[in-house]
Amino acid sequence: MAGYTDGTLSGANGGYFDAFIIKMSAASGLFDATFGDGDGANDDGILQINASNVTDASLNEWVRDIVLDGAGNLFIAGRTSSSLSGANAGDNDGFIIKMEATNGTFDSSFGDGDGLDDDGILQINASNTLDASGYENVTSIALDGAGNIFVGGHTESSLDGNNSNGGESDSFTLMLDVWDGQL
Ligand SMILES: [Ca+2]
Ligand SMILES: [Ca+2]
Ligand SMILES: [Ca+2]
Ligand SMILES: [Ca+2]
Repeated sequence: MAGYTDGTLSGANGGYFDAFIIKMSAASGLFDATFGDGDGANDDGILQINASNVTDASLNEWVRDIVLDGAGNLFIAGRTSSSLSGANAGDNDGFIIKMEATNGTFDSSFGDGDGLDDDGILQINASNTLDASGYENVTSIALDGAGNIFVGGHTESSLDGNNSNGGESDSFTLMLDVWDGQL
């Protein structure tokens, strides 16, 4: 399960809201102590996105959707006003993180193309879109089983150079490579 907290579920709070993921036994509801390392409090079943695992979590991170690929990987997607990876392009940016479902370790082969490579995180910013200066929110993520990730959400920017609403929020869909996260 996933959500966001302004508390300190595991490790130190990075500032304002942090995203978190908890892994538990479906049979018992007990937290899986093999999951959740890398946030400053290990072996507790909880992974909090904080200063231990991203460049900057000092502002808000909201996770909105998660998906498993059946091959041991967990993808989480949402929006952030911080610079999780590469520079924040302005307001909120969408993000996708790929991690091992067993322990929550970020997949360092994923997340290139946002100005900070090999970190497991893809932030939607000026490095990979024409304009992400406004608000982007990734609200859903899906896999096609053929190596592609589809993320959907809404934006006030002109990601593809064309905001037909003239500044109001538009819907968008992006396709990424499941291996490296390149658009
Ligand atoms: Ca935060
Ligand atoms: Ca932890
Ligand atoms: Ca933005
Ligand atoms: Ca990155």
